[in-house]
Amino acid sequence: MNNRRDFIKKSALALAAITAGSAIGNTLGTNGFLESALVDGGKYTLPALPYAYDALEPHIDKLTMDIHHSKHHKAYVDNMNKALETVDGNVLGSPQTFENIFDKIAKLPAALRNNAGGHYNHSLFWSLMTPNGGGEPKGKLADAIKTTFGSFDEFKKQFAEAGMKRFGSGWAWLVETKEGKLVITSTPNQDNPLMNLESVEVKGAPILALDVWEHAYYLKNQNKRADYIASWWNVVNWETAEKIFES
Ligand code: MN3
Repeated sequence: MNNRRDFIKKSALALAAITAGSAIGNTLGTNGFLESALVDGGKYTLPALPYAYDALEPHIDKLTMDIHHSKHHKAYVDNMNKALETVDGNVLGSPQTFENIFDKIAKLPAALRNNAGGHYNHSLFWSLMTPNGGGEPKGKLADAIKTTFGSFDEFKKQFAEAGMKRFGSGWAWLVETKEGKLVITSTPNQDNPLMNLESVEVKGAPILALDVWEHAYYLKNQNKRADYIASWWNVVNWETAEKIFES
C-alpha cells in the first residue's frame, strides 16, 4: 500500500518536473489531484474523486457523478491506454505525457484524441468542483476577470453562453493564452485548448472547464442544459482555478 502510494507520488513529481514551465505544467503542477491521474507503471489510471459521489448534492446529483466518473471517465482512461498501444513510437516520441500527446495530436489516431482528451478534461473538471464551492474568485483571477469582462456577472453570462451555444457535445473553457489574455471559448467532443489543432479556436492553458455533454446532466436536468449550468456555478472550486491562474 505504502509502496504504491510512494510510486504514485514519485510519478506525479516526475511528471510535474517534466512539464514545469509549460501550459500543462502550470495546470498540473499546482493541482495535486490531477497529478494523481497520471501514469502508473506505464498506464494511465482513473483518479479517485477528491470528494464523495453525493458531495455536490443538491447541485449535481450522486447518480450522475457516479456514472460520469466510474463509467464515462473510466472508459476514456481504458481506451486511452488501448489507443496508446496502437501508436507508432516514432510519431509520438517521448515522454508519454499529456503535453506531448496534445502537441502531436494532429498526427495521432482519432481514438487517442478522443480518449486522452476525455481523460485530461475530466480529471481537470473534477478538480474544479468542490462541495464548498461557488461564490466568486478572489485575488489576481478576480481582477483579471473584471478587467477582461467588465464584471464577474458579465463573465458568468458569457461563459454560460459558450456552454449553451456548443452544439451537441463538448466543453466550455476559460483559457489563458500565451499572451496572458483571458478568453472564453468552447470545443467539440473531447477536444481542449491544449491540442495543437487548427480546429481549436483558442489555444492556451485551461483555467476553468465545464463539461456540457448530456451525460453530465441528463439524469437530473434532462434536456435543460441551462439549469445544469446554473447549478454548476454553486460547486465551482475557485481556489483551484486561482492556483492554476497564478502559477
Ligand atoms: Mn463528461
